[in-house]
Amino acid sequence: MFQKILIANRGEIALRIQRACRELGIPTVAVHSTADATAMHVRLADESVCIGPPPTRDSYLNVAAILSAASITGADAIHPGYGFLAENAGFVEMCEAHGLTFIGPSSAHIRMMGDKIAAKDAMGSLGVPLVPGSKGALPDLDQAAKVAGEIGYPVLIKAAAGGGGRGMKVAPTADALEEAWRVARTEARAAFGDDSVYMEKYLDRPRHIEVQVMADAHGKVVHFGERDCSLQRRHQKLLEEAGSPALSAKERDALGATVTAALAKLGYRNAGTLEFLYQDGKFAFIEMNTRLQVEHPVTEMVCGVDLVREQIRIAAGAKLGYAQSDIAFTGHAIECRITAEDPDTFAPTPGRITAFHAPGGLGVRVDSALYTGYVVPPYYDSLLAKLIVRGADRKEAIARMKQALESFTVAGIDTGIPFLQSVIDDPEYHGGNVNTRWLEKKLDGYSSSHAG
Ligand code: MV4
Repeated sequence: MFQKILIANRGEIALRIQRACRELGIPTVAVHSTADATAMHVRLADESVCIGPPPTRDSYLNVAAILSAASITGADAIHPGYGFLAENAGFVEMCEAHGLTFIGPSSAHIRMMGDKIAAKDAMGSLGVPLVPGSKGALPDLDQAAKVAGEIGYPVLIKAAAGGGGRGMKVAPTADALEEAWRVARTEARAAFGDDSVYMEKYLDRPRHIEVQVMADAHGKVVHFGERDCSLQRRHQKLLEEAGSPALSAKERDALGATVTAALAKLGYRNAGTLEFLYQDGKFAFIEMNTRLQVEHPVTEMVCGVDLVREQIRIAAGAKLGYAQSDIAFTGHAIECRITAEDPDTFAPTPGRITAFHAPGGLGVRVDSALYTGYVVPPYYDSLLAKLIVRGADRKEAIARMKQALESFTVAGIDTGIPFLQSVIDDPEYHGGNVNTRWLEKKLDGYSSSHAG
């Protein structure tokens, strides 16, 4: 097992990883920017190292400073959390060159999944269902028109280096193709320095369903079921559930079996998430995330596993301690992301927290680095807390989330809680029949009702 783990992150996820380390008896090193000197992840770590000024490129993305911090503290492994360096294949190689274990997949798998075309190609050839579309990158507009003619409009042009919704353009009809092609390529080049694009049939009302997997270094792969992340605004998730209200146990088992077989053949290692679009009873793989995700707690709540503990054990060479048949799904879990954002405009609201009280009780979990007197800095993402609840079924989980949101107290700054409450109270949400376009539609109504 590791002697000491450096956690290359901040906020709630740094605390989450510290807890798992502590339970395993492993000391932790926190790294922080000057803006985070009094942050909770620094206060609770066994040791801490300041790695630079507030801008992320000078601190949390500063590879030389992070590797130096590991070296001077004697850490032998690095957990990247999510965001920052979590999916940076070059960083993984630098860790290995310095004798440090990166707690995550191999650099080769991170690089493969970072190229969305390579990811689809690999998964498609391993029997995972895909959205109809181009085979590989599109060389020119003529080829784009040919593929669009075959699969039928509307089509979507996506950047190979994109993901998470960046660099996508819809062409509803053939007339719009040339414009979409040009804009997508220009945006992809500007954003990623790579103008390779591919095409998919555009699905107009998909659900976003993702499958959590874990693979050890001995060829064993298990899945922990799915999360439904259909409620997003501008590609930011607001609320996630496990399991999906749209899926039967039979569909879950079948999808899980397909996915784990594919990853075993690929030789994948550590945690991963496969993203699918689900429409008209069919799944289509779109992307794979090679990291622990923000919303991993809903999976932990229904499976009763500690995913971070498993990541650490596997990175140290341990075998998965159970078979697929040992993993049971019990009850239903929901996560709300509580952000330092105006509930109407979603503008960031950094500032001093004058009072903080987290809800508690049976089936309630709060992952947060907040404390009374904490000043939310303006430099980083706006996530203040994740409120996660579990109930015997979805109805009970919704009732529990409703009361937990009511008693969640954050004073001094505005938060997104009022908007989350309006979602939890929405009869359409209760029905569970929502898709990735539902939230933005609701938001139009919500903002205008407040504008009077
Ligand atoms: C799509 C799609 C419709 N058809 N692909 C957006 C994020 C990226 N991971 C993939 N995305 C989409 N890909 C096809 N062929 C619609 C989206 C999409 C979306 C997907 C998941 C969750 C929210 C979304 C919001 C808008 C668009």
